[in-house]
Amino acid sequence: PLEIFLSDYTPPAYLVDTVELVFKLHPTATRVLSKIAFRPNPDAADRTFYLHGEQLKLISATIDGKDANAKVTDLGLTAQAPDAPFVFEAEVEISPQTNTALEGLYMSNGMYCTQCEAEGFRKITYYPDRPDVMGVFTVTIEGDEAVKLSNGNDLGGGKWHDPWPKPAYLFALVAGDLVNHPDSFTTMSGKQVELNIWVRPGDLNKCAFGMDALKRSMKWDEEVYGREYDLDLFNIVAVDDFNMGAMENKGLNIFNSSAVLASPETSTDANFERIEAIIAHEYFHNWTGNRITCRDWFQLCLKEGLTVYRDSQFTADERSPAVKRIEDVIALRARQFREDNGPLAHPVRPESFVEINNFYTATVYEKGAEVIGMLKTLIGDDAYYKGCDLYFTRHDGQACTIEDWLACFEEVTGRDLTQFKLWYSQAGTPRVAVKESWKDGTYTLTFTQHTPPTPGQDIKDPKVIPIAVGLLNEAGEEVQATRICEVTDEVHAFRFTGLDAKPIPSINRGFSAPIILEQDQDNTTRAFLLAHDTDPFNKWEAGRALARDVMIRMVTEDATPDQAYLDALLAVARDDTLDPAFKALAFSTPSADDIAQALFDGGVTPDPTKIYHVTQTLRQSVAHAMQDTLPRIYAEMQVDGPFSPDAEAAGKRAWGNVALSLLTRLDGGAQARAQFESADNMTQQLSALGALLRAEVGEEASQAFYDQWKDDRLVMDKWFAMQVSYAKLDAAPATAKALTDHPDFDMTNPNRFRAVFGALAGNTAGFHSPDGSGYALLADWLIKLDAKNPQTAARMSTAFETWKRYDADRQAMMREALERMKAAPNLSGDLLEMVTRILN
Ligand code: HT7
Ligand code: ZN
Repeated sequence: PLEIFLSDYTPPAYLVDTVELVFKLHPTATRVLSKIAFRPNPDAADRTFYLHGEQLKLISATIDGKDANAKVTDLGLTAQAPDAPFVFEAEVEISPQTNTALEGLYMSNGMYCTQCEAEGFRKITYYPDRPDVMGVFTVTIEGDEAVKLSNGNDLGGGKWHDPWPKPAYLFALVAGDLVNHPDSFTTMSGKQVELNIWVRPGDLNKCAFGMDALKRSMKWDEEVYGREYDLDLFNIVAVDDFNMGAMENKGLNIFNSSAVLASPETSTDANFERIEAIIAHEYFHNWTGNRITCRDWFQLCLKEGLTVYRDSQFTADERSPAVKRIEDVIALRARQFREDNGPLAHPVRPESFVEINNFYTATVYEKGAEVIGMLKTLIGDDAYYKGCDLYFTRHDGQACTIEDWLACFEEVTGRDLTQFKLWYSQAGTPRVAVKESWKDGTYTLTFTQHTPPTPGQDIKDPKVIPIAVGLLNEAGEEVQATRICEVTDEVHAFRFTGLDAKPIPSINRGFSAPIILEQDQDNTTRAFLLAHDTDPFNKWEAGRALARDVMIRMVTEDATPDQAYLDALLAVARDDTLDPAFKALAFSTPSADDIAQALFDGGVTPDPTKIYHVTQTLRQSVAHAMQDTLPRIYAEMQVDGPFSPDAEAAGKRAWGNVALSLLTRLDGGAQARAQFESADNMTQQLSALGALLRAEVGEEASQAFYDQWKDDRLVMDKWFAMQVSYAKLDAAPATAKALTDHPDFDMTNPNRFRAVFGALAGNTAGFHSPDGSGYALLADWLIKLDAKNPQTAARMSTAFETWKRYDADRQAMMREALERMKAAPNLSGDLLEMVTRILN
């Protein structure tokens, strides 16, 4: 397999002006006719005419009407081309029905659809399939399907024209028997935009929330970033078989149905929040991704990090900023820190790759977003939005780099961002140790930064790290409002003067930098900050640190659950000033994976079985400590009236369901059974089912749930996942194995595969079952899936990325599973790259 390097970038030999495509649809023999106007690129030294193309049957190829004498390989086509503008025409045949990789043109439930990012267009026709080649597309779709869609504006009769030049990865086509949920939006300049969500006929009742989220996103991008939509039409289509969440194709976003379809009966509050965020994310790409795209795939974070940052701002504005920040940090630590501290660690802007699909990672997306957040913290809000405005005006219509982006902020601030740029090039999570000193009314915090080696990067330079600090006095009053300490050196001290007494510090407020903070903090201070910190993130963080410490001591010293922790939780529960959603988050214990990583970092080999028992014991103790309070909380958190997915109602349900899950440990499931039976929405039904399954009294409810929902694919995904997620101790592998024999298990549907095997990977005690059955089962199924869908198989192999944390027996079994995958005949380049990197 070929490794591609950022440093080898060269401009394309030829540029594209216009592209005309005709699709004659047929399930196994679709004909694609292309007519592409090329011209030599004045910025390129080379004149080799090369078009990407894979799995295509070439029927004919001409240049200016004459046979092109094309030389074809498995990867593309070359021909002699003039050093002047010319027209290339080709006809190829492809087979959408047998395309199980879900990349290029494929079929999902009888419907034609496409996925071209990153390099799927080359499976549709011969083309310079790279993001810095942008053309104006006109598309004609011929077929019997009732609905035929492509990018841009509808010219009628299956013909579409997109006036905006775009790279091939933003091309889309959909055809099928679809129905639409229509609406419209008037932009800030008064332009009327027609909006549609296209779905299968049975799903029309699940479109209203997505449409509302889309309109709110359009308005928000106008108000906050001054960005207006630019076509007369914006279409969204829901498809059942999709490798990721959604795709931002120009004017024709394609969504995994799980990321757009919502109804109170079938979707949880978490689903509603995720759908709202993904709709916003794809819509925001219209400016950050489509109008301004990436020069090459190494620059992926240019559009993804920025767009994730923008969608998190949107969610914070629409819901609760504190809750959103806590949720984001939980996810960042679970996915990105895990990646950054293992064999798959790579910079936010990678320097090389074999398969670009393997770099749609938490590092590119989530750490990429954190980098934008730090930039904004360092330069301030005004300069941030000025820099964005400059970026939008200067680079509209271009394919850009991180250097182009940063130059805009250097220009508006006059600040040199050279050191800041290290966040894009150095992998690994910085550890920042902090020491305090107090003398003569001056309080000093001294930070020492260190980033451990990562694959291919042994030595790291100090980065600029914006650490937000506030100081409290013993009465819990703020004596120093939040101040940004810009740590730029390896060791960097900051002084706070004019204080009457030694303060209590609140460090890295709002998680202002994505670091691991190492501070000597005792549990009394943590409990104090949980009670008094004025920064909501650090208030939660103090409780989390307390819980982590309690759990680690339970694992390593066989300690009993700490009374100080239980008292602190009780105080949170009784504090009427706190948002119920915050309380729910404060009660969530660190995951087994978090504890495993923390133990490993502290030099202890984690034992997943022991972590499982400690988690159960701690939750049982919390339930007992709270037993007098739980019924009241549960009763107060019942939400009357028609269901609304808004943050306030969702927060009440979340806190009420924390109480329910604890109550279930005390009442044998009576309350949960009652809630399961009376629930009129999925949040309440699924929470009750989860509580019953966790208490091992959920079999009847699980069967009832199946009987009720067996015809709803998205709800069935939840049913599959729940059983594996809640399987006790080491039962998950056997449960997952049995589910693969269920008539409703379908490995070709990524959502269903992820429901079973994503849940297995997430069930730490089960996946790491001492007999190795979790590893063996996942390896078996990844090999099977790889033959059909390499992209999803490769993504799911990250379950093994933590293998070096564990004991020798487990390491040997995981290594064996990885070696077995690596040696499997005909393994895809995608999965091969992943297992090779994980093993190294
Ligand atoms: N930009 C989109 C990425 C994406 C994708 C990448 C590889 C393979 C399949 C894919 N589907 C969508 C989604 C986004 O970040 O918005
Ligand atoms: Zn994106």
